[in-house]
Amino acid sequence: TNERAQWFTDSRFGMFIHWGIYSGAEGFWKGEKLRNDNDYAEWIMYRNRIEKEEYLTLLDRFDWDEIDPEEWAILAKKSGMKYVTITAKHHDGFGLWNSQASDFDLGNYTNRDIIKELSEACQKHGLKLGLYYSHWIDWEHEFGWDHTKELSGITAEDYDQYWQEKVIPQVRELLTNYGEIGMFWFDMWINHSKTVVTKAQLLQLKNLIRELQPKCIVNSRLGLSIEEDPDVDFKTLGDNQLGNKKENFPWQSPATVAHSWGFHKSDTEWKSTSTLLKSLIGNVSLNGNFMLNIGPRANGEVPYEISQRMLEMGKWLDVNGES
Ligand code: JFZ
Repeated sequence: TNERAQWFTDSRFGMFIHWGIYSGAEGFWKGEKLRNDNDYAEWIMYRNRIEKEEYLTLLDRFDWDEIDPEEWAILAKKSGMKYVTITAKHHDGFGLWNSQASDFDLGNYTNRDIIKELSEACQKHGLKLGLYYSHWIDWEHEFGWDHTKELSGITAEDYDQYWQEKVIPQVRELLTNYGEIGMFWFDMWINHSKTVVTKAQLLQLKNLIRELQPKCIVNSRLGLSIEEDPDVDFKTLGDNQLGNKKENFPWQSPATVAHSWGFHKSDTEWKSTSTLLKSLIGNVSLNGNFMLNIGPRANGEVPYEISQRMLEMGKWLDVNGES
């Protein structure tokens, strides 16, 4: 058994938060719907070919007086969740804190640091904090990965420049300035041997975490499976994919209440509370974990359809759960 991940297996239920500049677009750009093959609102910058400067104008739609990450933590707590994982940096490359390694971050445009605010809220409410960090894909950095580079190509040297000047320093900041980080949640779904990322780079990243916060756990979407590297702490299944057997390692399903992860105003096929509860219970019966997503709006508000279902799950857990 993996002792580092024991708290995670015991936690059973956590919250995922997809929130960033894309939340201001709500799945539309200049009246045009998200051009997509998967309808994920957080992909709009890439799908609709939005320039960086234009993309940043979406920040005008954010209502900073309304935004309060503690409300997300309180919702997690009331819903019976034990940890919260937020998109510190999604594929657009925009950091939700004040990074010294990049200007493409919240600290450069506002006086807010959402990672700090959420970490304090998690401490206050007894929740573990997880950070989603898109290491492989970065649409903002000239040498970050985006899927057009499958055709245009990118040299190993250029990609390593992105890695050494953005990924490594940013992950170092996140592990240094925000107290205890329960987990790093990376996101890559192609075997590293088929991409520009090297195993050495992935190990550099994992070693940095081990060095700075030995108790922090790391998921398999780092790009190293548990089979390839048993030191990886838990396996993340495919999006909305539920478990179907017991495993001899910790695992988790990330799931959405409708379809998109980031807020999307026409994404309205909501799963029912009982469907979501069955997913949670099914995973837990196989010793797995369930991480359910909220995509707050640009004003920080959690869509009612999501918060209502989560609170109903919390009520069920109050009566039927273990702790
Ligand atoms: C990724 C992201 O592209 C997406 O925006 C969101 O953050 C989600 C949680 O993760 O999308 C994926 C990643 C992996 C799989 C599917 C979608 N997968 O392994 O099936």
